[in-house]
Amino acid sequence: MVHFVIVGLLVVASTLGLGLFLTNAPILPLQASEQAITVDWLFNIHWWLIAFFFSLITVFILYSVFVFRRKRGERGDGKYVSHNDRLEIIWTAIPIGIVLILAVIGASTLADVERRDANALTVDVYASQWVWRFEYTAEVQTEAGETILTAVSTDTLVLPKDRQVLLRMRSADVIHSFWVPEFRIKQDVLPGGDEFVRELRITPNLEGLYKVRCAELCGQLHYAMLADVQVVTPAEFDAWLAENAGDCNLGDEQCGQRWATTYGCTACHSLTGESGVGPTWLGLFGHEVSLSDGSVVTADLEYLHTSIVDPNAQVVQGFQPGIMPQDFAVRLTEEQIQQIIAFIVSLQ
Ligand code: HEC
Ligand SMILES: [Cu+2]
Repeated sequence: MVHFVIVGLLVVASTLGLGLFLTNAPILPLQASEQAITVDWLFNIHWWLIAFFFSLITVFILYSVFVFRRKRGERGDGKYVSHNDRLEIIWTAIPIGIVLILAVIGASTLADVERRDANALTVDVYASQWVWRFEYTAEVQTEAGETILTAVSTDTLVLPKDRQVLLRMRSADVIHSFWVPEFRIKQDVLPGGDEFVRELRITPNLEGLYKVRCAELCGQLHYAMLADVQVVTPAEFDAWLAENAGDCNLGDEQCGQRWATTYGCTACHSLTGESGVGPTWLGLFGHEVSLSDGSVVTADLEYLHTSIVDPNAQVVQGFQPGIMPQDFAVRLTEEQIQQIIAFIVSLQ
């Protein structure tokens, strides 16, 4: 009996020492998101279980080895025990119980990590060999005081503190994986288009600079597939968004396509040949256009430019003047207009 008390005390002491050491050792990186708190909590439960079972087994073995060793003058053969049903049932039932409890805890932790916040900020993430690109669509105030919808494209992921961000991720080539160790959670990014968009929700709760690391071996420069992550205050985030709205570095055609979507052009102009509220853009450039005053002009670069900044100057036959917004000359920069034109030119 006294042996059990001693072993019990040793196991408790060892569990406490080991558990406190493991859960406090600086093993994990900084904890910078709400999901990280949840994940680390689960991690610590496992550390404690590991500490307990490690202690239980090693204390039993070491105690037996030292205390029950063959002493000088003793005979070498002990009592033969073939098996013990009760013990076997106990050491089967207890681990089953533990595994079931862990499954429940794990499922509820996963639900917690994936919890949706209706107010989440959406960021589109584009991965390709070997760069990350982040796109925000946001409402910003112009100098004129009106609110416009605009897009920001950047290679730095800027996030407001304490607000959930929904990352909608896609890959242009092979499988990549979005991972910021300080946020703990990780998600593979798949090629294959809209069907394969993968989502990840993160609520950063600590301002600072972190790095996205690709966590899927994706080719020669996989190791260099990094991007900066900057967690800032909500006010700083709004200022950053307003400052960068209108920036695009994807090449003229692609930027033009983006402006055509974010400024609503494609709501009236189809890219596929059918007329909508306005004429289609497919095959427009370089072809002849009949105007409502009976004249025929060739849709060259100058014509496209005039059509955007002063739509009523030359109205296309079969369409009404005044339907197309008249204020693109002030809402768009000259660079954006040129990019949209480049996009229209590409639609042949
Ligand atoms: C509310 C609908 C509407 C929106 C939004 C709109 N347009 Fe138009 N657009 C028209 C209509 C209607 C016409 C034909 C009448 C005219 O020429 O003014 C037209 C004509 C044009 C033409 C000449 C087309 C041709 O076949 O000769 C161009 C180029 C054009 N729009 C570009 C744009 C761009 C660029 C944007 C976005 C920045 C835009 N439009 C947004 C309705 C729209
Ligand atoms: Cu990668």
